[in-house]
Amino acid sequence: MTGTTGTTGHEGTPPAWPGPPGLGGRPALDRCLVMGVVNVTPDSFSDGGRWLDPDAAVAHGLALAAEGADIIDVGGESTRPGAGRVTGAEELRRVGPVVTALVSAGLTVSIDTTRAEVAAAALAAGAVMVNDVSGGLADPGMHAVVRAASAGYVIMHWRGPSAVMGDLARYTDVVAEVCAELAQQTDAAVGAGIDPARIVIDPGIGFAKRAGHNWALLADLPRVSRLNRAGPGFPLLVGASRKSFLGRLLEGPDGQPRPAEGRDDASLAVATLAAAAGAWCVRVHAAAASADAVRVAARWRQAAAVKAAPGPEGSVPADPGTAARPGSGPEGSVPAGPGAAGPRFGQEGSVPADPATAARPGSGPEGSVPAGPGAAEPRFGPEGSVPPGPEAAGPHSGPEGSVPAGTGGRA
Ligand code: PMM
Repeated sequence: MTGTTGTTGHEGTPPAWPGPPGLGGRPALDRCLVMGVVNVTPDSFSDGGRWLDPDAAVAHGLALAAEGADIIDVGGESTRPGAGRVTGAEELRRVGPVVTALVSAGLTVSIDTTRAEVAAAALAAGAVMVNDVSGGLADPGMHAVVRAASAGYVIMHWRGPSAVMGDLARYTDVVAEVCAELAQQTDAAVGAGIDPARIVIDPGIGFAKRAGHNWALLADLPRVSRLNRAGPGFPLLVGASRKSFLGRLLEGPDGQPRPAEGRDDASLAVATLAAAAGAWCVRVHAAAASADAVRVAARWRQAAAVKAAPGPEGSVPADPGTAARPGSGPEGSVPAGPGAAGPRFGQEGSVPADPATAARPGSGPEGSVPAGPGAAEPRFGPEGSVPPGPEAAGPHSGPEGSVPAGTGGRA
């Protein structure tokens, strides 16, 4: 399997939680991870029904890993807008054999569930991470399960179940509100005894968000990672793959959104930009291109870190691949420690990005963004610096930024 260095077990030990860099757990890669999606559901918005058969789901998980996915995320309940719930027993029936088979094959598996009983069963079967799109709000038993297993825990921003989330997409300042609500969710998890080093946060792209909300969050990832507070914050997972705000961005001349199966290139673009901005992981349906893209992003960040390092202006180290991190191995190898490729969101010791520094002198001619449509777009510096928040350009500006009233559903 490619792309799993550092995330699968050593010498027969079971795969362990692929801990965020510098935050405990195992040494992590010096690049953004790729999480491949296996929806064992009849009704997910992008691939519903394709992997409902357990053998097909297992084969798909293996294929994603072979393409370079570091983590395989197995889910048995659709979260598409308006979706109803299935029973816990049905969810377990769907995911149980798939998790067991993928773990047996040596893959690093996360379980995408909001139910404590499903999480517990998957962890007992060898999953190492719980991806809870409710971030602990749907099932009061979830925290205890995660704590007892010392599992990784993805806490996603969530305002309510899929059936009603379209009505909950109301914000005055989406980034500030998502940060505040995520902070409550993470505080509750830590208060319940979950090791903060096991926590990853996720802005919940498309969950109780309209298109403009999604873009505002994506444009402000470092602030989301810090939860709008001082300090290093948490590693960030971004799940934008095939979501309908991309379909809307790419709508045809007839005004119809591009269907989900035509959104992979745009999904790749978001994954690449998120990785370049310092995300810990991108959650994707098609892994191969993202597996390459996160390596490009890591190398880009590494070169930017070299450029930003003190030294004669414009000096180019003999080998930028090693000069930025003494002791590092060949390109793509797992670094000896955190921070090798420059700060990543939530990384211990990382310097929180100051939006004011986005246009700081010294970014140099190469770093400057030319005038034109991209002039006001984020500049992905080594500290994950970004331009002033979305409010600077007016809330939800632009065609994608306009928030349609009452369309409901995940954008
Ligand atoms: N999106 C979906 C499902 N699970 N988990 C996390 N952490 N973040 C997401 O954005 C997310 C998720 C919905 O997409 P899907 O139906 O294609 O899995």
